[in-house]
Amino acid sequence: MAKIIFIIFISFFLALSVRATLDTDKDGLSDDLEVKFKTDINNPDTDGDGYKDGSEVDWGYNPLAKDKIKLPLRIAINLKTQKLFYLVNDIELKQFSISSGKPGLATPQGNFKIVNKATKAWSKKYGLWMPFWLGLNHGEFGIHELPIWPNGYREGSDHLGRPVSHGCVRLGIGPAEYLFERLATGTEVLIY
Ligand SMILES: [Ca+2]
Ligand SMILES: [Ca+2]
Ligand SMILES: [Ca+2]
Repeated sequence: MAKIIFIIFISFFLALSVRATLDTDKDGLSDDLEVKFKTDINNPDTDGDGYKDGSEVDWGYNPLAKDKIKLPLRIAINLKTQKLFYLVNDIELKQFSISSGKPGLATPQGNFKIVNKATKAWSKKYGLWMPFWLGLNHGEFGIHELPIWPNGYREGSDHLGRPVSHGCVRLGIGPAEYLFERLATGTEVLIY
């Protein structure tokens, strides 16, 4: 009996996880997310504007409007779990592993805005390059890709998931560029 209950239990969770990754119309947006964005799970281009639902949402455009209407984009960063969330219309679209400030140099918590951007910023204080820089709080700290020292040494991605930075929020190779391309100055960033 216990075994049967266990199997039912496991099947239930498997069904849930399959649904989360299932993309019936193959438009790059999972069925689960289509329900949240109110798009059609059987139509790859719900508003018929030539752009797939998945691509519109990914770039922050309203998939239900033919006009190029932007949806609100926000970033939330959980220091405890070392995760960054990319929110489109307050729906979690992506999450990435980060490395925030180490004890003594902890990343500040609160509501911030992206105040400046640079494809490659130089930290005078620490003598390192910070690719895909998104400056917060007057540019005093920011979000950026794993830093590179002048001799070419790159911080290891094994540090992601652990707070080892000087106060910035470090992202892996890929996620930093992904966010840099999508987020404009003025974007809200909540750190908690
Ligand atoms: Ca889909
Ligand atoms: Ca669709
Ligand atoms: Ca569309």
